[in-house]
Amino acid sequence: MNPRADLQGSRPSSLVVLESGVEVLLPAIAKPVLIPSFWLKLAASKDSTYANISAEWTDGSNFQRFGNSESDISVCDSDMIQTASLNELAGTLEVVWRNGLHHEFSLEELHERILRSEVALPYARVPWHSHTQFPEFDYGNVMTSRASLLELLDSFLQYGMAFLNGAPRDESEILNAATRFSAVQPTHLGETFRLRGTANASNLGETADAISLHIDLVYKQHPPDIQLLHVLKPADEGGENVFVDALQVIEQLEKEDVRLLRTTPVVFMAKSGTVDFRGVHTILAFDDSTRFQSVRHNEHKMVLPVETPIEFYRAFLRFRDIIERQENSLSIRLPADSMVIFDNARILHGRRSFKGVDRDVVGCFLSEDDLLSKWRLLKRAATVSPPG
Ligand SMILES: O=C(O)CCC(=O)C(=O)O
Repeated sequence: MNPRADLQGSRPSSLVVLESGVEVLLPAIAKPVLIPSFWLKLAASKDSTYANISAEWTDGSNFQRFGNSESDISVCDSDMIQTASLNELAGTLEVVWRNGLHHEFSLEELHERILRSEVALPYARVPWHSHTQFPEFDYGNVMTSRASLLELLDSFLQYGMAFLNGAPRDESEILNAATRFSAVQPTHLGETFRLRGTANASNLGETADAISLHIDLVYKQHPPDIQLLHVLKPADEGGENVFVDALQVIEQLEKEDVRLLRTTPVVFMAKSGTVDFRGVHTILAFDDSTRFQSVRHNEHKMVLPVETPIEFYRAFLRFRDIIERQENSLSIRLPADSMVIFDNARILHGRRSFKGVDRDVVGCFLSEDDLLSKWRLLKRAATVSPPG
């Protein structure tokens, strides 16, 4: 199948030339889009130096300098279009600027540039609660089939979490999984870390105690993106993992509490003989378009600045009540040879206490960028040759 076939029916069709650009009708989104003249100028200034070779480079190809001197195009917002026309037969948009410059644009490329840029999240996030049924994935399938891997990653991106069963019982297997899904993000704990009850515990994870809801390494300014846990041996009794979706929690918070939680800075600290980490975060973070970005929380590591307003304490206590509501939490006793992957910026996690010292879990952190890159590659391949 022609990889571009899906674009053919949705090329820009009608065209209106305006002072500041051209207005085209994009059937794919069924509404006119104004393409500013400076945007078109930029699109025309693609650097050809590495054309045809860089597409296979490890950092890919998207060479487009702002106002590329090689093609002698100055880009400024006062650029005006003299005439523009669609050449349906050649599949081009032809533009003549007032200074006499002339450019031809491939409609397919224009279409791709307009529709395929990812300012919006390229996937939908689905808030979940205690009754949500999560699909479970077979480890062997995910490690060998690209379609299964894509399904796993789709599910992870939707829910911020995904479960796998049947992983080989080997402490280093987690690294194979990590490189299949993404890339390892090493930390001061190393490439992997071990959660095993020991008499000489050096952190809470190594005790048999309950651990309240938190995100990992919140005391860093850049906490790790994604966490992967592999259960080598579950506890004989207890030791359930607990998960809560911040997206669900936000829906239950009063607007004013969200405002306080997203605007009041909190210091998170990890100070010992061997480390001295600080992370300053708001409990909730959103981008300018009010899209949720992260939850940052760990009561054990939290230090409130003295100037923190009293209203924040109240909002924080209500936040804590909501994250602990049973209806919001999934408590699960992960069996031996299972793995769970979860978004450390969205999913709060904790653990119930357990008996005995045999529980053995190995963990590592993964990069979100690398996971998304793998996901996009898989999506692209699935569009070119959909699974039969
Ligand atoms: O023991 C577990 O499964 C999770 C432990 C944990 O949440 C942690 O160490 O941060």
